[in-house]
Amino acid sequence: MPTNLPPQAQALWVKAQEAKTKQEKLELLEQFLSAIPDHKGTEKLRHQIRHQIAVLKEELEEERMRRKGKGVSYLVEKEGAAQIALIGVPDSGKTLVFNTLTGLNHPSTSVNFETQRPTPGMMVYLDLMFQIVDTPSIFEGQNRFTSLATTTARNADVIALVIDSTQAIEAQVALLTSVLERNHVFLRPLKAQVKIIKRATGGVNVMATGNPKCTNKEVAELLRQYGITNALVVINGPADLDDVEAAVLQGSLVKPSVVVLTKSDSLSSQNAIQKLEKLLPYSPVLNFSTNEFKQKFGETVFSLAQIIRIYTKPLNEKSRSARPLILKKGSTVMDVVKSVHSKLLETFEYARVWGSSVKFGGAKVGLDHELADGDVIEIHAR
Ligand SMILES: Nc1nc2c(ncn2[C@@H]2O[C@H](COP(=O)(O)OP(=O)(O)OP(=O)(O)O)[C@@H](O)[C@H]2O)c(=O)[nH]1
Ligand SMILES: [Mg+2]
Repeated sequence: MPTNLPPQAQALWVKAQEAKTKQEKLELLEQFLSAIPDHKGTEKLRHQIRHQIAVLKEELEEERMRRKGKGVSYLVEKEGAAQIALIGVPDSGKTLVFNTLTGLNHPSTSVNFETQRPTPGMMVYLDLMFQIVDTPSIFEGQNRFTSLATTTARNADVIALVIDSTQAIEAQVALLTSVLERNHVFLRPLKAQVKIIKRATGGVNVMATGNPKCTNKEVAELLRQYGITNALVVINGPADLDDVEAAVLQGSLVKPSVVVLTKSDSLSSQNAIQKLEKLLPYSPVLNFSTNEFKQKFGETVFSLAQIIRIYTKPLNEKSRSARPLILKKGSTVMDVVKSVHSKLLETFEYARVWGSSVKFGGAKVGLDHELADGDVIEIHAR
C-alpha cells in the first residue's frame, strides 16, 4: 500500500521540488517531514527525507564556509571518460588503491580515518582517462564521513568497493550495501524498475513490461497527486504503486560496481573471492595484489561504464583525430554529428565509417547507423 500521504504533505513535497534555492528547499522539506503521518508505512520515507535534510544542511554550511574563503567543495566535478568512486570501511586500503591507479602519493598508513574528503585523481587507460575518487571511510550510523562517501558514490558512473580480506567480509559487504541502499543506490538490478521521464506536454503515458501490479490509471492518478501531469513512466517487472511512489520521491539509481580485494597477498584469496562473487553477483572481483591489477581494473571499468571511443577524420585527411570522443554504447552517427556541432545536423549528407560496425572500411552510412568502439568516422555535409 502506498504511504497515503495527506494532500497537504503532497503539496509541500511538490513545492520543495520547485524550490529555487537550497535554503528554501531545506525549509520546505522540514515542513514536509513534519506533515508526514507517523506510522510504520512512512518509516522509510521519513528516514530518507531526514537524510536529504542532513545533506542539504551540510551543503549549505559548506557554501557558507566557501564564501568566507574557508574550505573547498566536496562534490567532485566529473572529468575524463568516467568517474569511479572508491568506497570502503576504515583502513581497507582505498588510498593505497587510489595511489596505485593514479600514480599519486597520498597518505596511506594504518592511521584510521586518514582520508577526510573526496579526492580526485586521473588514471590513464588506453588512450583515455578515468577519474578516480578516493573517499573517507564508511562506518556505522549517521556521520559526516559516510555521507561524503555515499554522496560521491551516488554521483559516480562506477562504484569500486574496496574490501579488506583481513576484516570480516560479509560484514563489510552488508555495511556498504545497506548504506548505499539507504541512499537509494543499488548494485543489483531491481526486481521492478520504474523510470519517470518528465515532459512538457502529452499527459501521463505508461509503458509497462513484465506484469506490473498496478494499472495505468492508478499510476497517472498517483503522479497527479504529486503534481506531475506530463511524463513518460517506464515500468519493468512486477512493480506496484509503492514502487512507483518510491521512484517519484527518491529517484533510485542502479550503479555498476566492481570489487577490489586488498591485503590478500596469499593463496587464501581464492576463498575470499568466491565468497564475494556469491555476495555480490553483479560485481566482478579483482585482486589488488596481482601484477595485472591496474590493467584489469581499466578493462573492467571500461566495460562497466558502457562507453565507446569514436575517432573523427576530417575530410581529405589521411589520419584520424588522436583523441577519441567518448560516447555511450549504442550511440549513432547522429550523436557524433550533434557532439561535433549542433548546426551540422542541418547540412549532414552521409558519413563514411571504418571499424567493426561496418562490413568494409569506408562504408557509407546514415544518421541512424550504430557505432562501435574504435570506429573512425568522416562526416560529409553540404
Ligand atoms: N600488505 C598490504 N597492505 C595494505 C594493502 N592495502 C592497504 N594496505 C595497508 O593498509 C593500511 C591502510 O591503507 P589506506 O590506504 O590508508 O586505507 P584507507 O581505506 O584509505 O583508510 P582511511 O583513509 O584511513 O579510512 C596502510 O598501512 C596500507 O599500506 C594490501 O593490499 N596489502
Ligand atoms: Mg584513505
